[in-house]
Amino acid sequence: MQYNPKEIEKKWQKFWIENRYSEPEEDYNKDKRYILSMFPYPSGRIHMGHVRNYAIGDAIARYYRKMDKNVLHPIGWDAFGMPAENAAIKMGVHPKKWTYENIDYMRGELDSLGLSFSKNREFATCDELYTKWEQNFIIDMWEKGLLYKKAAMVNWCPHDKTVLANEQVIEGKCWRCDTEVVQKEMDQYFLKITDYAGELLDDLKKLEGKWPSQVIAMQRNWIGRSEGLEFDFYFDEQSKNILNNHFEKFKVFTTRPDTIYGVSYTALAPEHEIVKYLIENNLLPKEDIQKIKKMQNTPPRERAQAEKEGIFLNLYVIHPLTKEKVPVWVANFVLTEYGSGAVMAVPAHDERDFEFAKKYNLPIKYVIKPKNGEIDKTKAYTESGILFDSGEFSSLDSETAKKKIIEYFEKNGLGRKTINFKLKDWLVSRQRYWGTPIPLVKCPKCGIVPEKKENLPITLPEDVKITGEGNPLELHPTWKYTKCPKCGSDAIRETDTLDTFVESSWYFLRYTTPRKYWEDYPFRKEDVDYWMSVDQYIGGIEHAILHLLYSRFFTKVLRDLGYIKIDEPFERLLTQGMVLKDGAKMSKSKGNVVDPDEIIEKFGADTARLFILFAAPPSKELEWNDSAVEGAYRFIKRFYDKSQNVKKASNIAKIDHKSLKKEEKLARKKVYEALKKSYEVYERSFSFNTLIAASMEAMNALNDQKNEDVWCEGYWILTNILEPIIPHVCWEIADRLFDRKNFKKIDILEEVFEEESITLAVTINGKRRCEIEVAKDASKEEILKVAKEAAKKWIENKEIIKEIVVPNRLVNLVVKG
Ligand code: ANZ
Ligand code: ZN
Repeated sequence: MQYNPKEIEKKWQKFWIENRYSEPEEDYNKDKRYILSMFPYPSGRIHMGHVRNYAIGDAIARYYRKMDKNVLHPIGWDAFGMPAENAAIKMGVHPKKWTYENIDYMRGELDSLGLSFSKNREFATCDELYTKWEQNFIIDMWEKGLLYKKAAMVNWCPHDKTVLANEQVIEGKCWRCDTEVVQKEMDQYFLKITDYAGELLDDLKKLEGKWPSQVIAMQRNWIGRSEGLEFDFYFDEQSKNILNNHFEKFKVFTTRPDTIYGVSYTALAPEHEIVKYLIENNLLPKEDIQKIKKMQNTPPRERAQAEKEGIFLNLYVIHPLTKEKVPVWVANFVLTEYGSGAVMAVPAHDERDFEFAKKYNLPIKYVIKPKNGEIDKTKAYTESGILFDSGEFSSLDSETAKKKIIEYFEKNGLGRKTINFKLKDWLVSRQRYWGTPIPLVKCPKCGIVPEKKENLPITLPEDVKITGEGNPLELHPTWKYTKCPKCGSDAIRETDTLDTFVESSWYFLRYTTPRKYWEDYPFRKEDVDYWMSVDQYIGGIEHAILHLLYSRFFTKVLRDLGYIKIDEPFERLLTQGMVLKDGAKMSKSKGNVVDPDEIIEKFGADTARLFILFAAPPSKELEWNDSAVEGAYRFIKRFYDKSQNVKKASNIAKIDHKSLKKEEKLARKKVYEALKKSYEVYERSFSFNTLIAASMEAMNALNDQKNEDVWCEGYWILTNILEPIIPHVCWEIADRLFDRKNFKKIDILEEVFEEESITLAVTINGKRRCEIEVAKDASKEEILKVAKEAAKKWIENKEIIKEIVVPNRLVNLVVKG
């Protein structure tokens, strides 16, 4: 029989579907494993990154099925988003048609890889039944105040005519089309993720050791907790007059209260209300207003990196401790959305403040010095140290001083200890067509009113013109006109749709419930309670921050809304590395893309899977290598060919290990080593590459001996070990030579690892002379007898005056004469 992957693979793929191999059982008494690879965006075709992601997940899922767990291993489609709309703009195809056609094509590609996904739980996030429940949650969140509307400066992409989330602005440009982003004030919807900032941060502790530490660190930075002091600066009388007594103070936030005696100026964000007031009332020279407007138009992130710019506002405040007059500036590096949008500046101890002070010739006053050594006055000293020139706090160390100064402020009613987070609320509204409509109605009498839940889903109109300009829902002739769900007046539907990250924040919950309930439930309690959390989540590092953070947030919100009980959605996380070719990420523009379909066509799915799991550990980058693909094919072929020599043996013979020849024992040992490794690899380390290497070694050792029982046992175990990686060929071998239903846990036989003899060095007067082999349980007398015999020529005619046996290591004989 020739190895014919095409034939074998079709046959088993059909078998798996017909026998519901990949479907989870509804028996909730069974131990479960929920294995999830991040669902794909239906862009048109699968790429090698998908192959890697799904080959890893599939191997883990198949392994646990073999271990007799109830396995949920689903797939779906992250199907809303801009590319579908862009395709509509470019080629005139409807986003819905484009999306579902892509899904059909890509489903076929995934099928051809033999991935054991549950067919019965597949869905696309643009399915109306999914929209129905997402809108249900959005209404819950609106009613709880977790979704709210506010006017906000937003990132506006003039090309896509849409608002972008901060994360979608890369170096001041649109993440999709690279157009320069501008700032614009608009009404937007936000989800109050900041309400959960503390819990999102604290719960990272629960994930330690189970998520990559790098991902945990990235989440921690993104949430960005800072502890410090918040206090007010009061204007002096003259400044109050200039401000027409409209303001008497402003608030600042500092993480370094210990540096407060070094304050030499204060700075406001360009969007600060005091700055706005000065501009609106023409209290600043024209050129200054121009400069400030320019600052406002630069996106916050870019501003933080740009050269420091500022303008003196001709105002002064009083230092709360020294009572000195301190000038007030507006500065581009002060962000409006962080803290209070104003800072106390300490150029001596902060780099940004230092740079700014140098540029504008502002005083630099050092108040902290290192414990040992001198201050270098050519730069800011940003470390902690000992205070000086700081009134009653002088000579305290920074940590103590921080505490004492905060205490002083609190006692005197001047300020308070505060915790600030970098994390901002999640802007979820998009002025786009291909997304989930926000289920709210704008009524002239009642304001914003949620749609009645029984009217959900609010679906998209299909007859739309998508030109790339404006929001097609807004421009549709009839869609937005409705009645107020509360008072029945003529009202207007919200025409914004949701950020697609909302769909991917709860899709893993939807899979837990069988399709027959999807109409009536987003997911059922008993299903989520049994299946959640996801035991192993697998996906790209590019999702380290947003998708994972939003999913964690949604999980906590749905818990608080009473839908689920868990706190964290993903128990363990594996972030897979990128697939490269010629050292670069595969991309159309570089022309270095390898199409998975071609590899499958030429070598079969098993080869593609084996190569991708063998070429590198999953979390590392993987370099494409044509000859290694051929190597993978040759290994499978050889495995298949050699296995044909196994005599039909549904019952593996009992082997008397002790009676075996040396090479037979070695072959068994290699096989069981691979088996032992497989448990560790599939359950913990996921270093499939080392498991495959161990299996190859075992196969070679098997082929180097002739005992049929050993051969048979060895091939059976290897077939079992490799099934999660190269399933088609393994099922074929198992079906032909063994009893297929026997894919199951195989116990490790410890006896094959037992060394029966040990090797000891023999030294004479401390000098190493030879080695002996003795039985493992040999007595001291026996060992000495063998040693003296072996060392005969060095001890002949000499008197032995001392005999030392160091167990498991050596025999030393001391002789005289
Ligand atoms: C005075 C000071 C002295 C500061 C010093 C630092 C060092 P993190 O740690 O990231 O929370 N800050 C506060 N609000 C700001 C805003 N809206 N835009 C820009 N900067 C702002 O940063 C907290 C520090 O960042 C605060 O502590 C403040 O500067 C600045 F030697 O106050 B600091
Ligand atoms: Zn109304």
